[in-house]
Amino acid sequence: MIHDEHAYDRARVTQWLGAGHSRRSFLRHTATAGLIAATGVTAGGGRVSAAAETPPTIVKPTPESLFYLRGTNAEMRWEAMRGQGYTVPVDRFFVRNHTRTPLIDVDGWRLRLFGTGLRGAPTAAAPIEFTYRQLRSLPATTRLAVIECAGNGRSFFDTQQDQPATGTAWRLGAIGVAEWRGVRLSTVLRHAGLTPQAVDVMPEGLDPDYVSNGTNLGRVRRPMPIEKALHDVLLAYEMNGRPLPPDHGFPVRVVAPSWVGISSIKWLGHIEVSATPLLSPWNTQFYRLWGPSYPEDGVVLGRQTIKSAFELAWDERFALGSSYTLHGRSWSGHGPIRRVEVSTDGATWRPAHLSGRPQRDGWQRWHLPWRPAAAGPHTLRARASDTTGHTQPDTTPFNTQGYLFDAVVDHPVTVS
Ligand SMILES: Nc1nc2c(c(=O)[nH]1)N[C@H]1C(S)=C(S)[C@@H](COP(=O)(O)O)O[C@H]1N2
Ligand SMILES: [Mo]
Repeated sequence: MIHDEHAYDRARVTQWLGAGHSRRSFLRHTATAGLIAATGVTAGGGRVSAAAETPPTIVKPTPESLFYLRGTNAEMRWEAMRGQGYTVPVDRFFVRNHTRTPLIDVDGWRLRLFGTGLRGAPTAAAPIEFTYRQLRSLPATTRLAVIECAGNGRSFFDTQQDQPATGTAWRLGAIGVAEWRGVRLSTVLRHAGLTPQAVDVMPEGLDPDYVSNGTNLGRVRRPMPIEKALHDVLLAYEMNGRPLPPDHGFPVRVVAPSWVGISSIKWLGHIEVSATPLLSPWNTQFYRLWGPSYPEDGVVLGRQTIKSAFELAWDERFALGSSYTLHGRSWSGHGPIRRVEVSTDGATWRPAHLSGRPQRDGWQRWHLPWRPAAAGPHTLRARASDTTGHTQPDTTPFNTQGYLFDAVVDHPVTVS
């Protein structure tokens, strides 16, 4: 069990520095690694030419009734959850793609494991391989888990705190809960010959290389500590009882419960298992907290934070004097939700009714009645507390990439 991801990262940086690198070189490592990866990847093929016609980056339909389209990504509209069950149906589950959804032929697909943390230290050129059929024949497990982008809620740094951050300007819809079925990562690692020396596990996707500001950073990949990998991580091949859809990682994706979405690598192709700490731009440059309230080398992201959302459209309309039931959901990467309070008048808070039992790996549904008594614009607010002592604050300390916004969100509605 990981109790302190920050301490883990400290240890990782210390190990890296102990290997003869300066702190400055750690901070610069990303760019260098990216260039090396880029050279390797493009050496044979030269420049990647633009496709004659640009295929859509997302395969499934993304109607405006269900999604906000944001570049290569699609954000779920929260009003699309009204009247839905506990999980998010695939037709409205958000999609976060660094580039595009690849279409993978499952017959030719292999999961390839290599690295110094496996017995005999197999290399990337001669890895341990699993076919899809072999993975499916290993003991399976089914579980709920949240997938949430670390940048979910990012736009509110700008609109509520006047501190714009870089990255996709999500509201609150970069989250979904699904039932995932697959094989435990620990099972696969043991079959592949995991050694006690392994410290890091780095899954890598088969989608195209990610190019950022003209630098090819290679394939989407991010290391996680072995403790997390062995604790509760799944290699999933089903989502809500059906084979994974292409946009969500077919044929196999990582599901890392309660951790930032980037840990749940889609279109899994390779896993490096290492006896020394691993680095990628996704743990040295992206998905760290940088800013005035954080240390110089930033804080690596692990667990998600606490949030709440109403199952309402942005700027939803209500009729004066009519009776409504407001529905919403709250969730936290730290533990189950214990209490939710709602404010409809900008001053007082009322407890919401929680439905069902607290869920560790999902969200908490809630509702409460509202009878709007005055015409005009209103702000609805929901504030959740979890069982580990986290309550949504009024503001979130700024970080330059706008991760982990946890403050109470002002949801505008109009009564007429
Ligand atoms: N290979 C690969 N895996 C990936 C990504 C990606 O672009 N490529 N995006 C990550 C991010 S940032 C998030 S938030 C989740 C989103 O999962 P979803 O698209 O199934 O909702 O996938 C993660 N896994
Ligand atoms: Mo993300």
